[in-house]
Amino acid sequence: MPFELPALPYAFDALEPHIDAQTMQIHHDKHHAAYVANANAAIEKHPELGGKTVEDLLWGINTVPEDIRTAIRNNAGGHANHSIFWTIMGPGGGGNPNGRIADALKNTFGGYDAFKEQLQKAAVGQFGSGWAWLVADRAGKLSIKGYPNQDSPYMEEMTPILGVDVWEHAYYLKYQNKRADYVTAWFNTLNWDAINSRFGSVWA
Ligand code: MN3
Repeated sequence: MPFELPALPYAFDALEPHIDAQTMQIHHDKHHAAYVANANAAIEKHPELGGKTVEDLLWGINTVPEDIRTAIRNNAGGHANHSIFWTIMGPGGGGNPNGRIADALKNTFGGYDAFKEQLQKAAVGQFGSGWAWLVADRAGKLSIKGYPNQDSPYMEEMTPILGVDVWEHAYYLKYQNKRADYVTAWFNTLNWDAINSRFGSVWA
């Protein structure tokens, strides 16, 4: 199997009270697991793609055979998005950013508060299911973008740095229809050390 569900790097209840344990368990063990299983089922039809990474597949989505292109877009996309999502959160997270990402957010958006406001707006304004991401283009320029469904920033040659899942499965048990409250709370889970590592690797 080319793709594997990564272990959650902390306990299901580690992000309480911001994200509840039951949501984390279902989200990781059922939703993310399903994206992995469906991506593997699609790749089985084209074994020649078995050696490709999820980033390669999404980066070259237009060259993926047509009969599995939608399945890869949705499920390899979902696998890529969630794999990043788990790592940019952590227990004892939140607060102000540090290191290179703090400087970059200041230079690009004018400061962390302005960045938060724009990401929150993209997340709350995303119609239906999707994500809001901080992305870097090939020149390293940062921007905030909303994506529908499991569309990945990799599909447009953007590197996702940090993002928030605004599918209802990410918040409905605890927050019901109050997506804005969930996004506000989600900022309290951000693991800035992990985000700095991701951010540094863009130019490694
Ligand atoms: Mn999700």
